[in-house]
Amino acid sequence: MSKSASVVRLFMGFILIATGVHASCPIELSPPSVVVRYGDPVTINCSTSVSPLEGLGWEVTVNGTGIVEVNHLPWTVANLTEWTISPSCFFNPSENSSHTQCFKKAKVVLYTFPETISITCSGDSKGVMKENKDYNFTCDIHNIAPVQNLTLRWYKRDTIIHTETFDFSAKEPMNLTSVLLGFTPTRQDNGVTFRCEAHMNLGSEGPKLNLSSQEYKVTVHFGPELQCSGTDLLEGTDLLEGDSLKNHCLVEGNPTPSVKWLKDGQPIDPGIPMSRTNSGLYTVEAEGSSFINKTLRVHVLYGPELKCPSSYTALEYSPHNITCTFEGYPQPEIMWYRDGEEVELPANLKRRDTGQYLITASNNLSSVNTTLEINVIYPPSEIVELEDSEVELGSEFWLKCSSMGNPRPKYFWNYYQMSNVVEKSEDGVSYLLIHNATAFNNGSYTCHASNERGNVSKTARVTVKGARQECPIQISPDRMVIQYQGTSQTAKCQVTSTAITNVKNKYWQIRKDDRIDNEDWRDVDTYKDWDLRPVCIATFVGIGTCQKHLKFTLYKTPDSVSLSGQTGPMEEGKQYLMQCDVANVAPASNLYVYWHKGKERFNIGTFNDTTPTPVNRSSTVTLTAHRDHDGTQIWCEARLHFMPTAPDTPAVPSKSHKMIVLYPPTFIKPETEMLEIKAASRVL
Ligand SMILES: *[C@@H]1O[C@H](CO)[C@@H](O)[C@H](O)[C@H]1NC(C)=O
Ligand SMILES: *[C@@H]1O[C@H](CO)[C@@H](O)[C@H](O)[C@H]1NC(C)=O
Ligand SMILES: *[C@@H]1O[C@H](CO)[C@@H](O)[C@H](O)[C@H]1NC(C)=O
Ligand SMILES: *[C@@H]1O[C@H](CO)[C@@H](O)[C@H](O)[C@H]1NC(C)=O
Ligand SMILES: *[C@@H]1O[C@H](CO)[C@@H](O)[C@H](O)[C@H]1NC(C)=O
Ligand SMILES: *[C@@H]1O[C@H](CO)[C@@H](O)[C@H](O)[C@H]1NC(C)=O
Ligand SMILES: *[C@@H]1O[C@H](CO)[C@@H](O)[C@H](O)[C@H]1NC(C)=O
Ligand SMILES: *[C@@H]1O[C@H](CO)[C@@H](O)[C@H](O)[C@H]1NC(C)=O
Ligand SMILES: *[C@@H]1O[C@H](CO)[C@@H](O)[C@H](O)[C@H]1NC(C)=O
Ligand SMILES: *[C@H]1O[C@@H](CO)[C@H](O)[C@@H](O)[C@@H]1NC(C)=O
Ligand SMILES: *[C@H]1O[C@H](CO)[C@@H](O)[C@H](O)[C@H]1NC(C)=O
Ligand SMILES: CC(=O)N[C@H]1CO[C@H](CO)[C@@H](O)[C@@H]1O
Repeated sequence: MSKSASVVRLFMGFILIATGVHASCPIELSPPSVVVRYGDPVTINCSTSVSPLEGLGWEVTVNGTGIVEVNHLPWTVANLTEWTISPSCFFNPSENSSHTQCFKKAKVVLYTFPETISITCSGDSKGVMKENKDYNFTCDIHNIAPVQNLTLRWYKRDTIIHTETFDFSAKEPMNLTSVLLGFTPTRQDNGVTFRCEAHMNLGSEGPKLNLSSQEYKVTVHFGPELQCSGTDLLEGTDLLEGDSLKNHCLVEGNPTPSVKWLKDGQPIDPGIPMSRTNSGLYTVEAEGSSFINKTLRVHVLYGPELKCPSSYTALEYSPHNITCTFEGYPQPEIMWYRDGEEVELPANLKRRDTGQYLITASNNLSSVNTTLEINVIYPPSEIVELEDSEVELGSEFWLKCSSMGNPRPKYFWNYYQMSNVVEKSEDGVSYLLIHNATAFNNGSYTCHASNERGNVSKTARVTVKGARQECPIQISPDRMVIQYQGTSQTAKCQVTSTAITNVKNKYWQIRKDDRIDNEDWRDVDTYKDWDLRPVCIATFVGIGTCQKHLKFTLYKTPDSVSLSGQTGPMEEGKQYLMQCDVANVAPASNLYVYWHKGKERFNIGTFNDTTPTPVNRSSTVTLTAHRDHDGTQIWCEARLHFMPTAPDTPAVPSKSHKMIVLYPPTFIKPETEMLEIKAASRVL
């Protein structure tokens, strides 16, 4: 109750009778003052001890007396109803008395007290009030007197909350109204009682009169009111998962409201525990002392959940696609840690980002974490530590190939494989160990490092000092000599046994643009292929391409061999030119012209001539005629020599000519031997 005031209304005027009182008047009033209920009888005895006297008398508006010669005189009213009555007893002394006329006034208090007093309230509807509205209580007391002896008390429950007195001097009864102003009820005031009490205190001579109004019981109506814990209803309300709307949001009111919860227009049971999927707009309709219809955004709070892959393989420098999904309300904060340090994952990962990460998701409810293993893969780096080298024949050496990559690169070597070369891998590095270096270890060594991201290679050249490697192919036969119009032969081209694993390809190159990918070659046109230079070409790992020639000859024996020149008669001592013509022979370089005279082969003609096709060639000799030649046969023969690889062809001889040499006769003086005289048999 905030404030109170009271107003007393005066409905009746009053009359004041002013009287004087003589102090030494020799009479006695018994009783001297009297409290009388309205309508009750009253008697006051007036007496005196003075005598003689003329008499006593009552001057009063009701039942007064004249002077009566008595020493005591009662005044009696059977039914006192005169509010302003003021009886005085007069004393009249005898003539020679020392007393003078005097009087005494009796004090008469006439009172009336109601049987009921009533309490009422503004806007009254049987004690029902609305919370926080202002109410005035009124206490009505009718017909009470004397009001100056009245005390009015206001009670709330049994506590005096206000006391009121009335300082009117009127003696007549009045109608009094006391108003208790501005009572503002709260819900806590529900059920309290108010009353007013009238207390009439009429002093020691009179009764004590108390009267209470009926009790006024207050019923405070309020609500319905929606109250959700810890929230601003404008924003909505947050409740923990598992909590129910009924528990979280109270709908209060007097009378107790009937409450209906709706979601999307459908009634729901507010007692069911809420789950994270139940966030949304809810409507609560409550019917109590009034109707409310409130829409409320409800957020269901729950701790974070985090889902990340446990491992991820990323390509270096390309955008990664690591997706961690998380939920929770309030929205959790996501943090990444690596080795205890907070990190931010770059969009493009580099190799140094490989490692284990801790990811945490936290909101104000809880925190979860998970680990993620990131593997950044990248292609092998440029090969280092593989260098050109020069080693001694028979020595031991190694080649090293090393490259960085993720996944760790696999190594592959390209080189001319030999049994003395061993491959070995250790700690991501590959080695080639070579014992007892030979000419076959000459060549290039290519190391390839590869992983799923790419590959690199590097080549080093190994030179074994003082060792020259021959092309490891073998042609058999290594020489082919074929006769014109004869039959063709077969030449084989094979790689040597140690080279078999290293050969990449092998073919016969017969002519320009005539390549035969066969080991065997045989198709010779024995009419035409004068200038064939068949070569077998092979490519090997480590040493590259090399070749060997097949020494090929298509030969033709001469069609004819004829000797010309002067054969006779010749003059001794003179020189004669002889010519041997060889017709249509090939190749000239293999042609040998043998000159014969008698049993003696006296000259050989050869030809510094690379012409492969059949040619005519002549061999000439200058012969100085001598008598010894006379009669001797002279001829020439042509022959093709292929030794030692092929048998020689049979000799083709010319016709033989008999030489006739003329010479003068001579005399020879014999000494110890028999003298012989020769004479020319013929004379020119
Ligand atoms: C007091 O009220 C009553 C009715 O309640 C009325 O009859 C009476 O005349 C009133 N007295 C005065 C002095 O106004
Ligand atoms: C006046 O007094 C006499 C006796 O003293 C009594 O009988 C009578 O009733 C009184 N009258 C009134 C109006 O009281
Ligand atoms: C007293 O007087 C009043 C009015 O004068 C009257 O109404 C009442 O009945 C009387 N009472 C008695 C006891 O005589
Ligand atoms: C209570 O009394 C005051 C003063 O007379 C008045 O202004 C106010 O309107 C009253 N209140 C009610 C609810 O009657
Ligand atoms: C409550 O309010 C909503 C929207 O404000 C309205 O659609 C619905 O009809 C109301 N319900 C009642 C029972 O008044
Ligand atoms: C990201 O990852 C998901 C699932 O692993 C896959 O479906 C999607 O294609 C990837 N996106 C890209 C851009 O790599
Ligand atoms: C990760 O979660 C576990 C429980 O799941 C907890 O014991 C640990 O302390 C957390 N670590 C960090 C760094 O938050
Ligand atoms: C080295 O190689 C040569 C030729 O191949 C061989 O004769 C010699 O025995 C080898 N030495 C060793 C130690 O293997
Ligand atoms: C063969 O001829 C060439 C040039 O045609 C010449 O250089 C060479 O010396 C000659 N050889 C002989 C043995 O005559
Ligand atoms: C007054 O006085 C007394 C004595 O002093 C008398 O006795 C009375 O008779 C007298 N009274 C009158 C009337 O005189
Ligand atoms: C009430 O009445 C008594 C005698 O009857 C008197 O003495 C007293 O002064 C009066 N007034 C109050 C305020 O008590
Ligand atoms: C009625 C009454 O009480 N009368 C008395 C008044 O006083 C005288 C003297 O004291 C008495 O004698 C009366 O009896």
